[in-house]
Amino acid sequence: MSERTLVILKPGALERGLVGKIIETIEQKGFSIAGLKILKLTHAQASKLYKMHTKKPFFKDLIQHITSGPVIVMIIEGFRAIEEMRRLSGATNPLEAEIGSIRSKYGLTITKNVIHNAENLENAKREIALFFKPEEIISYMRNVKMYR
Ligand code: 3AN
Repeated sequence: MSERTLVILKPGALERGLVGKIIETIEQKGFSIAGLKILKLTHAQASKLYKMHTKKPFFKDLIQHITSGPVIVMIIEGFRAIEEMRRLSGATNPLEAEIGSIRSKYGLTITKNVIHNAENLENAKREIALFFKPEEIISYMRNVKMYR
């Protein structure tokens, strides 16, 4: 089943020059980029994105980091994109992320873990709508061997 998820390359990924490598990993997995933009998130945008974490002790650090520099927001599309992008990214804490995953390779700390992925279908829809208008989303088929 083809799905769309929202992925954000966090400020640390841009600061450390990791954008190309992370996008390469996602492309090589067979996913399509259906939307992409560079943004500097405001506190209001970041608070909306992470609204489920408002009451968490790490909320302040989370907002501080995600607004500390530019981010790349992307819509990633493909078979089971939501679950698979989370697997490809690895556990939240880079120390616990599966070896070979994006966070295990590039994450520095639980806050500076280089990538955000929507958690489920409901959040993917909500987060995509925060950053993209329907006319900014382009679906296309890539001729790659992937489950369909
Ligand atoms: P994930 O990004 O793996 O879905 P969430 O949704 O639980 O993880 O957390 C959102 C973000 O909040 C994480 N990417 C991470 O940067 C931060 N975060 C989560 N748990 C912690 C924690 N215990 N301490 C500090 N930051 C955290």
